[in-house]
Amino acid sequence: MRKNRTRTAGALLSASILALSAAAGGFTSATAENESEAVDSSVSFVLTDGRVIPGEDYAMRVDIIGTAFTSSGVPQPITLKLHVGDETAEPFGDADSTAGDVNKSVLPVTSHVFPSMRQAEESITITATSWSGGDKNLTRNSHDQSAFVKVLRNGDAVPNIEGFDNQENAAYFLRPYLTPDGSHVWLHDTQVIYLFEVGTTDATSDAADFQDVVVLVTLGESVIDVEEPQPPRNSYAVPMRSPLLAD
Ligand SMILES: [Ca+2]
Repeated sequence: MRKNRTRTAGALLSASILALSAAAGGFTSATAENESEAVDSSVSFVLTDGRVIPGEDYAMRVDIIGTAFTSSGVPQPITLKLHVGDETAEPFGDADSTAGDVNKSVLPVTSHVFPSMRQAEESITITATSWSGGDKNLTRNSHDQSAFVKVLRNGDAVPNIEGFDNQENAAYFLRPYLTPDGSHVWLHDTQVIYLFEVGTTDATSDAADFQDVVVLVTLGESVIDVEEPQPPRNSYAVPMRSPLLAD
C-alpha cells in the first residue's frame, strides 16, 4: 500500500475553498484534523460506467444516507445488493424479499464494513431493487443500468433534479457532501455516492428523481481506517434531520 503524498488538482481546489472558509471565520481546528486524517488513507480508483475499480488493495465501508421512494405518499420497499469482485453481499437484509427493505424510518443496519481486505481490481457495483405488492418492480445495477444510477465523486457537479411526489430533491441528500457554495460534490477522495432511480423506466421523466436510495461508499487502506464513518468535509453542512426517510 502506498500513501498518497501528491495532492491532485481537485485537492488543491478543495484547499483553496477551505482557505476561503477560514477567511469567513467558521473554520475549526476539528475540521483541520479531519482534513489531515482524510488524506492519510488513500486508495486510488477508476470510476467507469458506474463501476469503481480500485487500483490497490482496499477496505470498504458502505453507508445508506437516505431514501425517498413513495407511491401516493406511501413508502414502498427497496432492497440493496453489493457486488465486490465475484462476491455479492446483502448486509442490509435479504435483497430477494421485502425483508431487506431499507426504505423505512428505522433500520437495524445502516452501514456495513467488509471485515477483510479486498484485492486491487476487485470492482464494486451496487444493485437496488424496488418492490410493489410484494413483487420485484425494477432492479438497477450501477454498471449494467447506469442510465438509472448516478455515481458521484469528489469535484462532480451537483445533479439538479426535482424530487417526485413532493419528495426532497437529489441535492438535499447530498448536502453534507457538497462544497460550501453547494455547487460541487465535496467528498474525500476515497468516496463515491450512488443515487438510484428505481421507480420509472424512463430516465428523463419527472418521476426519475435519482434519490430513491442514496448510498455512500468509502474505501480505505485498512479495515480500521473505515470502521468509523469519515466526517463530511463540509463542516458547515446542516445535519439532515434523519439519515433516512428524509422525504
Ligand atoms: Ca424518489
